[in-house]
Amino acid sequence: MPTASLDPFDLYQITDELSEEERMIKDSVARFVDQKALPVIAECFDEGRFPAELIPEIAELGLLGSSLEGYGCAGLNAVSYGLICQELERGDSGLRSFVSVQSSLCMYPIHAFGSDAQRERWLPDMAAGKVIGCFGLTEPHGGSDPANMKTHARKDGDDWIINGAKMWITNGNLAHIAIIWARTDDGIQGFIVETNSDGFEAREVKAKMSLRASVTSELYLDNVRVPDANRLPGVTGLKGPLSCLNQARYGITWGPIGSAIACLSEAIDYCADRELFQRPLSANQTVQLRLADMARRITGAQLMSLRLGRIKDAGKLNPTQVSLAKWNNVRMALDIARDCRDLLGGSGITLEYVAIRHALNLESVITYEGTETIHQLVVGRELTGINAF
Ligand code: TGC
Ligand code: FAD
Repeated sequence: MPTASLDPFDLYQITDELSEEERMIKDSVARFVDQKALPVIAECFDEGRFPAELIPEIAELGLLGSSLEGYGCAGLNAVSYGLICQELERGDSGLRSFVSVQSSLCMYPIHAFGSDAQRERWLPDMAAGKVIGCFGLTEPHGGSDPANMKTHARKDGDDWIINGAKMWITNGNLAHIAIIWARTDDGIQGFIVETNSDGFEAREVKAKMSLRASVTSELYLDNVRVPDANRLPGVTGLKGPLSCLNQARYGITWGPIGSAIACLSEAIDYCADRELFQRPLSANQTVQLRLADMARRITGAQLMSLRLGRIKDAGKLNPTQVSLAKWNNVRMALDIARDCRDLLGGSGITLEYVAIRHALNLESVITYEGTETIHQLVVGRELTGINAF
């Protein structure tokens, strides 16, 4: 029987399942988060500011479009991308969001559905962090049902004229280009819209209580003229944006594991130091039970995401599998963050500790990229064969 103590955040030795390269990537992102992000992130959250000054180093580390081949991208496997998301979100969901949107929602569609000219034009600069993208799918009248899209594009000679509005768009006011999904006479199509085009306006959403260290915007398109050369030629229909969401949702299954680990780690330390009724808080059975339950749920989520990553790397990923893990892992992290907040008592409501920041961030994570209910209904449809949306 081995007697060496376990790593409380890796109870099933997931690290042993990682390749040398995967471990190195995880460690290098962890170092970046510890040294560069954590010292500034609570202040950024407080000020409602995305730490854009970190973009060059994020790019330098190869985290933008990391799983794409060519065009200055690192060509990493899916597990490595997941580990990147986990470590970034251990810092803050806003950091992971920035990388998810740039990589999975903007670079991926250009890589998968773009022309050679579009790939050459945009991907190297996006990998270098010189061009930032945003992804416009959700509209003000209801994001869960993107098939009911109102934004439309009308052909005008060699150009398209786009009209409509998009809501809750991450990176909107940072972006140089927006991937805009619009209805056309031939079905839904994607367009690369330069944000300095006449008629394009991004307005930042203020007074957010969640994802405060991230830019969220409304986009308005008023007769924006876009050349046909900026239309993504490789896809028509809702499967275009939904394929991008598969990539991003996969990363989101890993991210909240990082948030949960950050919260549990803090709670273990706090409960060890805090003395009440002449004993440390962690000497109470109910406190141990709560901490143990968090570790149980984190371990389950880790196994799920690792298995999902290996399935993805084998090219066998089914979107329902992603829905199951997005639902499970975000719920896991949100419950843990809220419970850790409570274990910290009054201290838990301040930004001096990480729990409230993660808990508030996860309120967005459980809503975006498909709400918890949407993912439950995807799994329900798989089990019953009945579409209940
Ligand atoms: P349905 O109308 O049946 O299907 C339409 C077409 O799409 C195909 N498809 C998929 N393709 C790839 N991946 C998937 N996951 C796909 N799901 C469906 C489908 O085969 C069909 O193709 P075709 O060729 O037959 O036309 O649509 P559905 O009933 O399957 O989907 C309904 C539902 C509710 C699941 C879907 O509309 C949905 O997922 N709604 C949620 C919308 C959502 O997640 N929006 C996210 C916006 S982006 C965002 O939140 C970014 S936050 C990023 C950050 O800051 O980190
Ligand atoms: P709704 O679709 O109106 O849903 C409201 C409620 O109804 C939810 O609880 C939902 O689960 C429930 N519901 C919906 N349909 C059903 C049903 N059939 N049965 C039972 N319950 C149902 N979008 C982008 O396109 N790009 C981005 O970059 C982006 N970034 C975001 C960043 C943040 C911080 C946030 C909060 C959102 C972002 N979104 C983005 C939008 C996000 O994807 C949507 O908020 C999400 O898809 C839900 O849409 P909605 O907000 O319109 O809610």
